[in-house]
Amino acid sequence: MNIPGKSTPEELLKIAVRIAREAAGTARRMRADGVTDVQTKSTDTDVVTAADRAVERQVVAALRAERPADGVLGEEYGDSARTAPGPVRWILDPIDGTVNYLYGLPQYAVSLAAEVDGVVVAGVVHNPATGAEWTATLGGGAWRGDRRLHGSARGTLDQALVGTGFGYDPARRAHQATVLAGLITRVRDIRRFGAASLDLCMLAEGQLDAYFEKGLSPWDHAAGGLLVTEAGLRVGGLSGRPADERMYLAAPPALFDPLHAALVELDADGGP
Ligand code: LIP
Repeated sequence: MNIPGKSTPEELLKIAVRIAREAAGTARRMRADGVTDVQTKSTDTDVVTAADRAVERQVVAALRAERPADGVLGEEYGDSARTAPGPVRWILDPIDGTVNYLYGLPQYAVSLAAEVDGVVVAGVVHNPATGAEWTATLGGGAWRGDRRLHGSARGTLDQALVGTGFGYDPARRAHQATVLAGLITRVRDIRRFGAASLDLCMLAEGQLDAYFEKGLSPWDHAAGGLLVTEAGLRVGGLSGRPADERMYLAAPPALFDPLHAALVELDADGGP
């Protein structure tokens, strides 16, 4: 058993990778058996499946067994209660890209990050459908397997391939569509894959030049955000605000300001 607060980012990453791989196996098996017990949350299109809940229960149980003093914040069951809180909290999206999972599209992920005293120090994003896996530790770089990731060096907006996503609320989607209409003529193109954690992995790998989205939760970006910063990219909100639910913007340093200016002009962090 680990002593809380004495674990290095590398030790926490090792635990995260092992547990995420086990959880990915569950997600894959339940997908193969057919998605069941589909319910909705904030709107009729914001779905949660039996697999989301089963995977989160599995990860929480595994972490409890190994590190009982740690906290866990999960998308489906929230902040787990703990008696003597230590400095470590795990942040989990059991299946990021749930709509893709529901439709059998191979673009969903188990995303697990460890924060110590509020700072994310280790993270893993694992795609159960493809086996692709990305990892990062604070100061240790971003990796896909043994390949270190450095993101895109793109510096001009008109050549940038930009990833984004949309909320579930129709009023928010209408505003996001307006922002998109104003941006699409200024960039190379737009991509919407449906899982923020994997969008951020693609950004760290240079398969996207930039990414922005309004409405992300901590579990959507905790692990992917560390990958992106460790790949040398810049992360923030608009007009000096931190990257949070209001706006999550990530881009190479040379591209961040021009994309930021366009998003401010388009009121991308405004609206419902
Ligand atoms: C998804 C995000 C994605 C967003 C989707 C959805 P979920 O998370 O990862 O970026 O555009 O609307 O919120 O709901 O699949 O865990």
